[in-house]
Amino acid sequence: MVFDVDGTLADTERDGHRPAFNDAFVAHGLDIEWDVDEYRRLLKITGGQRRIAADLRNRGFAHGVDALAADIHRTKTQIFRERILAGDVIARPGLRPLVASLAEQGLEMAVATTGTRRWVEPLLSQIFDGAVPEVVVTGDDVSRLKPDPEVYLLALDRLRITPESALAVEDSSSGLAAARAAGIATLVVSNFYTADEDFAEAAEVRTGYDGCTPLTAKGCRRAHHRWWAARATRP
Ligand code: XBP
Ligand code: MG
Repeated sequence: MVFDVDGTLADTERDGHRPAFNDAFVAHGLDIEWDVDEYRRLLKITGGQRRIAADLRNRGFAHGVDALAADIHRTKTQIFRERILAGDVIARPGLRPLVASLAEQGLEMAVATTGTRRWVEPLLSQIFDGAVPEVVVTGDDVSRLKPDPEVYLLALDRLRITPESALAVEDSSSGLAAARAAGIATLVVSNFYTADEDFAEAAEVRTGYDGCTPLTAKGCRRAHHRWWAARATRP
C-alpha cells in the first residue's frame, strides 16, 4: 500500500498549506494572499516551491524569481512544520482504522509524496503512531514531481516489488496520473478540492475512508484484484 500524503492521509491543502503559504508571503513583505478558489487553480502546479515561482512570474516578477521562491518556501515549510508539531493537522476520518487493519493483515505500507521531508516526517510520526513506514519517498528525493511517476518508481524500487504487487492511494488527478504511469492500480479517496477531477483511470473512487462502508484491508485487496482481473480479460 503506497499512500500519498497531501489530501490523502490528511486534508492538508485548504486550511493547512494555503494559510502557511499566505503567512510566508507576509513574512517576506509581499502583498500576496491565495484565496480558496485561487488555490484550487494553483494546486495544478505540484510542489510548493514551483507553485510559488509560477505565481510570482504570473504577477510580473521577473528577476531572481527562483531564489525568492526558494526563500519563501523555506519559511512556509518552517511555519507548516511548527503547525504539525503543535497538532494542528490530523489524519482524515477513518484512516487510522484502515492503517490498523492493513497492519493486522501484514500488508506493507509506504509513502510517496511531492511534499517536503521536513514537514512530512513529523506528520507521519503522528499519523502512524510511531510505526512510520520504512519506505518514505518525498519531493526532496526526486527531480521530477507528480504527475511524473518518479516518486512511485522510487518507492517500488525501495520496496523491492513490481507495480502489480502494489496499490496506491491518492486524492488527486495528478497523483493518480503519477501512480498509473508507474503501472500501479490506484484507489482514489477524493476531497474538497479534488471531488470533480477526472478519475476514470482509478481502480475505485471514494469520497472518504469512513461512512457506511468503511475502507478496510479486505476492501483494498478487492479493489486491487478487480483492477488486475479486468485488465487480464481485455483484448
Ligand atoms: C501535494 C503538493 C504539495 C503541497 C505543498 O501533491 O503539491 O506541494 O501542496 O507541499 P501530492 P510543499 O499530494 O500529489 O503529493 O510545500 O512541501 O511542496
Ligand atoms: Mg495528494
